[in-house]
Amino acid sequence: VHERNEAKETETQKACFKFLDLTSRSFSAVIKELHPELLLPVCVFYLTLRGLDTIEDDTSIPFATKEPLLRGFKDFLEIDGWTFDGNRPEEKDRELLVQFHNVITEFKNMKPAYQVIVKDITDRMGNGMADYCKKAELGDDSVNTVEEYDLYCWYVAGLVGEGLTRLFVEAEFGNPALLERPQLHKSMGLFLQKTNIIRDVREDHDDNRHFWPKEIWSKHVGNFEDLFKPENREAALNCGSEMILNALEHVEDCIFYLAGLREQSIFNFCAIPQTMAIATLELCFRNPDMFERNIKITKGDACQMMLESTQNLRVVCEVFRRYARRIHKKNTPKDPNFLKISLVCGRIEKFI
Ligand code: PS7
Ligand code: MN
Ligand code: MN
Ligand code: MN
Ligand code: MN
Ligand code: MN
Repeated sequence: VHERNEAKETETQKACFKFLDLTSRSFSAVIKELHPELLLPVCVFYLTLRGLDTIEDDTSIPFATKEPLLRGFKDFLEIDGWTFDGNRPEEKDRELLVQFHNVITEFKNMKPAYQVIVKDITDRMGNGMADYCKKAELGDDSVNTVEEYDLYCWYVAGLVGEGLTRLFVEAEFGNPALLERPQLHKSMGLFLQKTNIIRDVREDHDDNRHFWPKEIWSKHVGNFEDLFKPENREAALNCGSEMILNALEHVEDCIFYLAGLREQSIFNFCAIPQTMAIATLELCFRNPDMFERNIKITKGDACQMMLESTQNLRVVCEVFRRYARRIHKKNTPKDPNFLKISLVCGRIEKFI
């Protein structure tokens, strides 16, 4: 375990850690425990992408303003003192961008090799986000096929997996062979992002944003809104199951990825969000509440997961197996994907 030396922190470093706490519940704890070599780089990486996402998420910013902000965000990292106060007042992480100069200062203090990685991922993510905003702008459903769904998740999360892996390997905390198997870090990101999109379906819908691909929901309902009508509960649950089935396909890659990590704090940082994600999928699986309101795993379950995810790969596999078994038990022959769900759970249960 690594302790931060808060007495030695500069004002801009303190500000970055303050924004880390303000903008993230789940990531702030694990980032702050990272090995000192990667503590600030990962914190700056997180805050940079959080800033970018705060522009993407703000539906009050017109496309003509938003597009250049997203596409050019990587360049702001080089402009001393750059800040942005164009978010709507109720935007949750508005203040991070209002005081973004702190992130820029710490970005410039990083080793050049780390700067290159953060800047490259920010560039590609910002352009990917802008492409999807444009599709939505053109009136098109922005996510039609499963392929488009995977591509969106690649832009907003798979790329984070790539960037983190490059940082781990650069710092010699990860097996360089990880970089030769991009499928593995892609799955690490997509598993988290898909879980987030599944769980937040109600909140995102209330915000007029849809990420569930039409190719999946159209098998269950005629219009996306129908998922939220009480008379369609059974269809909505079957649709949710199919989305969860799609996410569970990434689990085996995630286990292989975790096996390539060589440093305990990096292992914890990567493993905790993954075990939280499978617990979240189990909570969502055939749970009608998901279409009514925001649901979250309990604090108790989250604490248990923290303990179990900070040991070793064996214990983490045990957690995955436990939740796969619970999903398996809730699976029902009424579900059109009964067999496929049974198969994917069985595979996870037998794994290791
Ligand atoms: C750089 C740690 C570990 C190899 C801000 C961590 C939003 C699911 O719906 O707030 O907005 O509320 O819950 C994180 C791979 C990305 C993917 C993505 C940067 C794992 C901007 C997390 C996180 C790769 C786009 C959750 C992707 O946010 O969502 C760092 C390895 C940010 C990871 C977004 C989502 C993260 C997310 P919402 P959340
Ligand atoms: Mn959020
Ligand atoms: Mn967001
Ligand atoms: Mn977003
Ligand atoms: Mn979300
Ligand atoms: Mn969230």
